Amino acid sequence: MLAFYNEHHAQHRGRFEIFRGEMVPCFEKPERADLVVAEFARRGLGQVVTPHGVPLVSLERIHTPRYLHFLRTAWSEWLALDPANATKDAFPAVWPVRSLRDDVEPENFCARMGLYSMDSGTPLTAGTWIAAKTGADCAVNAAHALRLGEKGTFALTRPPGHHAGADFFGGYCFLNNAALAAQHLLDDGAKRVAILDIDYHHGNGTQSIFYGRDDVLFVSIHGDPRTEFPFYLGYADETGTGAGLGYNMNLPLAAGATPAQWFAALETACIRINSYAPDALVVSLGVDTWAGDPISKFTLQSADFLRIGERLGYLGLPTAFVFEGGYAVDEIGINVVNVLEGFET
Ligand code: SP5
Ligand code: ZN
Repeated sequence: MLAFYNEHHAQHRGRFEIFRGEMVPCFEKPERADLVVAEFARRGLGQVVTPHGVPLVSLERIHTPRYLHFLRTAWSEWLALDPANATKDAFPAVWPVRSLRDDVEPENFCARMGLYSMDSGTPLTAGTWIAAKTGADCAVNAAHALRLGEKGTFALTRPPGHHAGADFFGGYCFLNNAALAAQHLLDDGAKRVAILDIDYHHGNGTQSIFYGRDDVLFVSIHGDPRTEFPFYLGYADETGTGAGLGYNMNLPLAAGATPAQWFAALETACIRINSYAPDALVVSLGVDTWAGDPISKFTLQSADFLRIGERLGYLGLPTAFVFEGGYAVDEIGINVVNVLEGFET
């Protein structure tokens, strides 16, 4: 398996995130990717390759030009507010909720931070743009390699992507790597692409990007949004709209769900993906479903990740794995690489 990795990910290094009125150390940290790349190499699963940079027009297939412009310039605008901001991360503090206008882009930087974000848990730092951009490069390269005949590829990216929408960041995500990979496959000749999202959290960004389309099937297994982040999307009755009706499948499971319940949902997901008969599969691979994850509440064991990979391999589809969440840093390499190894066997 080919893994695409770019060391610039480490330039995105949030100091803190805001959680229940406190500044707590970021769960989404550079060590996550470092440990996965080390374990991938240790097990000799394949080559680790630096991706080619993709042009901004590739990103504009998924994200709006003004959102991309905002992300590229955000750090310099943050510094322009006050040079002392260089030692602080930027957070949104005001949002255009119902009755406030979200159809005009404010000039004020703080107002734009709110317009283009969904939560206060996602610090924007000096290296965020370069890390997110080179992460998106990994995802598009991983998709492209499938078109060149690879059977399975891995985009070893961070920050993650599946909470990011066409024009907003949040949930530790800035650019939607899985959506960019799927769109690249379509632009390069695929007729239908399925995205399977197995991160603990619902991939609200990915769902919203493809909600009205039938050329991308989105299937997600995640913690029930009645109690779990991102709360405002991910219910089972969200099945798509217009041409996309029937091409969105949410399989929420209660916090505390057992491995047996989780694998039953995986079976449902695989049956739907099979019936869609896609040309390729993109997997949003979060391992925050592991029993020891510090912010999530499923109970998968490390050996279960091998079984996940085996089941996905049995679909027989060219598959690009895109790294998403997983915060139990000590086990993260083992769990991620178990999925990839299971897929290869
Ligand atoms: C990609 C991804 O997995 N994003 C997840 C974003 C979750 N953000 C909300 C985090 C809530 C933190 N809860 C801390 C509990 C500490 N005991
Ligand atoms: Zn997650």
